[in-house]
Amino acid sequence: MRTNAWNAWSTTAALCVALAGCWGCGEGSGTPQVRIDQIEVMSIDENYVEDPWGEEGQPDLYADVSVNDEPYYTSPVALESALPQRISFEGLTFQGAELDREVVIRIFDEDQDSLDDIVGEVTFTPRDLMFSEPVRHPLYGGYLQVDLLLTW
Ligand SMILES: [Ca+2]
Ligand SMILES: [Ca+2]
Repeated sequence: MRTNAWNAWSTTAALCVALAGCWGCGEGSGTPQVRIDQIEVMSIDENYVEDPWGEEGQPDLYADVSVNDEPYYTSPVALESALPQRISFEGLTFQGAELDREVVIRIFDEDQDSLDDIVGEVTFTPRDLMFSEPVRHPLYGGYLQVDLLLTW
C-alpha cells in the first residue's frame, strides 16, 4: 500500500512539474514586444530640400529612431528612393519599459556633399499598437506618411 501511495504522490508531483513547465514555456514565447520589420515611406513634402542647389535625382531616404530623445536605431539607406519606398528595420523590437516611451522616427535624405536633409518625423508609443496588433500601421507628420510593417 505504501508503494501505491508513493506512486500516486510521485505521479501528482510529476504532473505539477509538467504543468509548471508548460506555464514557463508559454511565458517565454509570449514576451510582450512590438517588432518592426520594415517601414514604408508613402508620401513626403517635396519641398524638404535644404540645399540651395536642390536635390539631384531621387532622395536617398533613411530613418533615424530615438526613444525618449536617446538614439536607438539607424536604418540602412534606400538610395534613389521612389515612393512608396520600403526601408528595412531589421526586425527592430521594443520591450519592457520601452513599450511606454515615445518613439520618434526621423526621415532623412542622405547627401554626400552636404549635411543630410531632414524630410520629416512621425511619433508613436509601442504599447498603443499591442491591442489591435496591426500588420500595417500608418503614421502621419505633416506631409509625411510612414507606415510601420509589423510582425506579431
Ligand atoms: Ca541625397
Ligand atoms: Ca543636404
